Amino acid sequence: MPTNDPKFYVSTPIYYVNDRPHIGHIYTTTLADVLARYHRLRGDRTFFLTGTDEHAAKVVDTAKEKGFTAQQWADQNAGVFQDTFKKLGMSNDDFIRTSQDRHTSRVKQYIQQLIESGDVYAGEYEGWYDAGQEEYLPENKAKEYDYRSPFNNKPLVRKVETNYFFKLSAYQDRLTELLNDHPQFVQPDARRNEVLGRIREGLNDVPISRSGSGGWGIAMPGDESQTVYVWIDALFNYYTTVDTDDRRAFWPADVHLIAKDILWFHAVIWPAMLMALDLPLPKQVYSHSFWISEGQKMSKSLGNFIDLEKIDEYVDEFSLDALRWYLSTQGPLGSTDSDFAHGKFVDVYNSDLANTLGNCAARVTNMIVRYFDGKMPAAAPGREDAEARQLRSVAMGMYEKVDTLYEKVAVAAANDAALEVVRAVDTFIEQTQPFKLAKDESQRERLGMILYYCAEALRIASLGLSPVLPDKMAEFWQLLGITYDTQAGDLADWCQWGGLQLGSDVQKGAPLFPRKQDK
Ligand code: ME8
Repeated sequence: MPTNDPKFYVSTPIYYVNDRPHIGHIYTTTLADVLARYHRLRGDRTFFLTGTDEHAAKVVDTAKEKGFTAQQWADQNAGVFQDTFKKLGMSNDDFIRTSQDRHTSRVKQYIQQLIESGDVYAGEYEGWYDAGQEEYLPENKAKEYDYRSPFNNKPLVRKVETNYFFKLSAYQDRLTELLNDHPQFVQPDARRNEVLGRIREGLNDVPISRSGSGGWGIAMPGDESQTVYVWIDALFNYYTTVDTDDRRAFWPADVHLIAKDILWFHAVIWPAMLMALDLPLPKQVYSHSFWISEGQKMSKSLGNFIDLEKIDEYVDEFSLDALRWYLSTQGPLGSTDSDFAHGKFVDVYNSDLANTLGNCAARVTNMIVRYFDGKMPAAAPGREDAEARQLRSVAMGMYEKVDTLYEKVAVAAANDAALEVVRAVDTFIEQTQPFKLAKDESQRERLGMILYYCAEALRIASLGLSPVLPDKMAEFWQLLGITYDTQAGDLADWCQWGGLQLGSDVQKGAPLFPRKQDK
């Protein structure tokens, strides 16, 4: 993700329509949303894509059980994902569904091109198939898992098919080179090493079509008896959506956000297909780890599954921004899993949001209302003492830190860099004791300077926090009497010291994050 490129394209996986959205889907989509909001705030032309993966065989089966056609069932469930993301304030610029013509027609075109270039050929395939995951496992993996699915423990099925194959084996050297020479291509590093290790074991050609799908899926060009394998169909979504005159400039994608479960497809098969099509490669595949819940793998039978209903409860009680904060500061960004635990949620909420950010914002606006009748006091230039200079320097250093961290998808660390400015305001208040100075008329100018410095530092912090806390920071800006067009921002400029105007109206509002008890 180069900072000098004024465009930014981020994607999430496209989710299987058979499932209902849960914390995992919401996590990856929230992360993508945070990155997209950051880049819009920075002034980058931004494209944020999410969507649904609809051509899985299980869609046909479930639809039949429920008395629908596959398309009806897919429409209904894609609608649930769309409504959920809307309700959760996701700012995606598009929502791709793989059953849409704009996707299917282009996939046919790319596959035709791969047939013509010799990268796709007809052959016979026999292997261990994991029906739940819709994927074949290599012999060594199948054995390692005792011929059972590592995902749902159901027995793997021995399958023989006549299929079309993609010549993945031809790309082993280029893929190795890609991962070695561009460590950023797969992140975090632990995941990149995993992929490199598996590539080193050797690459086999992969089947990219199957038969007997009951007409659900994209027909193989030139062979109506076969449909394009759902994974190949799905990966193309990242390109079909932007393969139009007005969007082509977004390609290559800057970050494909995914979790570790689908790393191989994104880090190996996808770039190899793009190489075969002579298309530029995405700049990064960022593969986070998993949420577990209350210390254990999420499962419906254990009753610790964080489903939509649970998520709604958190939003109702703590606010949407509070959920976004927990997900993005405590989530599994690195190579270890994270725990979604109620007690931890309450602790993080109280400590970061209620006691630090909310409390500091209330203290500062309240003092300006109380001591200066709600008019922003003057900064008193030339009167800056060592403590004030220290605060200004922390605030002015924030942008660069946050920007470098966002470039690395280090969202939790970026949030902390912004919160550090809030903590510096607290320290400054402790050092200067404005509530005491307020009692002494001769200290009025100094009091004004102190409160201006607090408000100005908080304004800068709020900009750094706004990708994660968009609603609450907009509320805070209202109290300070300012607005920002976060859709087309100029963050570097906005983070310069001196944005608040003398005499502007400041209000005392309701607490941004009321303190909560752990029930
Ligand atoms: O795999 N913790 O779709 P999917 C964190 N259609 N993230 C999680 C998670 C968890 N416990 N569980 C799921 C598919 N996710 C394919 C993708 S892309 C071309 C095709 C998130 O519905 C995470 O992003 O099973 C993971 O990669 C994705 O959901 C899998 O979603």
